[in-house]
Amino acid sequence: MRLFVAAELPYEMAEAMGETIANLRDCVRGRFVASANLHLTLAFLGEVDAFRVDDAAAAMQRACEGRGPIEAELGELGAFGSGRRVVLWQGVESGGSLEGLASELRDELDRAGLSYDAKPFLPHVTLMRNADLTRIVSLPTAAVAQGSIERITLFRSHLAPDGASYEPLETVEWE
Ligand code: 2AM
Repeated sequence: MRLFVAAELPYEMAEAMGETIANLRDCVRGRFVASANLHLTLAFLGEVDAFRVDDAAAAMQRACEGRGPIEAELGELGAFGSGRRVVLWQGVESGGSLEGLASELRDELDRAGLSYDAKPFLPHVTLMRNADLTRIVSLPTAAVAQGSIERITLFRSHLAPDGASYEPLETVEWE
């Protein structure tokens, strides 16, 4: 099964992102992420045998032990790629706490012998894919908001032609 670990967004942040998505709809063509699917990926594991789900959950648990709430704030819009197939995202700032969590989680996954995409962690939430930026002069200003992140979830991703859907398998909460 295709797995990843992510933080879901606190309500205030999800709401602000919904506003930004509504503004983007007026000016950019592409595939928007449904509001229920907005998330911040900490580690993308990819294909994993079902019997290893418990090991992934235990690694998440260890990475979250003794952690306090992560105070986070939405940052600027950013883009991966260019032309008509841009991934448009909003950055999330936390004074390094999300980076610390992602790094501990990845260390625990290493210890459990679970592999993941080792691209450097850049805290962001994808808002749209296949964005056509070829004729866009400027993007709308992104709405900002603050919130407290206190849980992470192991998701199973189901790929489908009309977009992926994400099934929560295990959640670790620390507050
Ligand atoms: P993205 O939104 O920036 O593309 C589920 O696919 C989640 O895992 C997405 O948030 C995606 O990030 C992230 N992810 C990280 N590495 C990935 C990879 N190699 N393939 C697919 N998704 C990846």
